[in-house]
Amino acid sequence: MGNKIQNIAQQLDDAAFRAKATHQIAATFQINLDDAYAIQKISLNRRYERGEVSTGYKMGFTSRAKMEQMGVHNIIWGRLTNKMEIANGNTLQRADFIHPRVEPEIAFKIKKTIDKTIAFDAVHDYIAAIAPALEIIDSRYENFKFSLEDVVADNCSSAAYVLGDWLAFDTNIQNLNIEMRINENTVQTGNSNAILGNPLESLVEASKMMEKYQEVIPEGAIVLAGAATPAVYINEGDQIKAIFEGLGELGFEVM
Ligand code: OOG
Ligand code: MG
Repeated sequence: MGNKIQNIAQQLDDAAFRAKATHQIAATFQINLDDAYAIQKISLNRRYERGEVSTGYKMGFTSRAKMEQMGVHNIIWGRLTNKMEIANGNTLQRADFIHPRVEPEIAFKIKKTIDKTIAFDAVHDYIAAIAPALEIIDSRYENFKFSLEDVVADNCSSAAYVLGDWLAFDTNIQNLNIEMRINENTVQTGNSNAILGNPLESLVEASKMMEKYQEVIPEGAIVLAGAATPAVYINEGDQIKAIFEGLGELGFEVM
């Protein structure tokens, strides 16, 4: 099993590095969720060996919209690195991705180490700042199709992210309208409460995951709460913009 896990981690990291789709794991080899998180960790170690630095975590399938779009109904978590960050207003290189999609999210900057479950009432003690965000996901699997174990092993499709301006830790993020535009056309609309009824709940879920998997979100790290709407494919030449009621706007272009 050990060897197999190493090989799958390499297969997925190579697919990401070369921007070339690979076949699903679960179709040919039985892995459980613990194996999938082990694969995720090993594949990220390969990125760290290439010089990438961890910047935080992302939560996935925290909204019904996303669960239904992808057919996976469990909350998942993945890892972010500095190489994935695209400055607001900058450019994403289409050639570095397989079949990228974009989705609107909310980001937390962490104020205090999270390594065990935090109570909802204490959540603000752990937040230094809040920002509107866009996540670019790019499944390494052919046709963007996967099982729960597949997507976790593939670092939950993490590929890139864009952050808007940071706002005060206590900025209201509940019940805010969100609109995503591509080339001035509205492609998705949603509400921040689509994320677990309140995006702050996503940080509580993240804390439970940290306790369960013995991981640590350090001070200064970023946590993405999960998308509020289904994701949309992006293409060369696209201008992507997201408008968050009360939080501001952000965007990027695809070249
Ligand atoms: C998996 C990642 C899910 C989210 O925000 O729900 C995710 C995928 O949809 O490919 O990032
Ligand atoms: Mg996401």
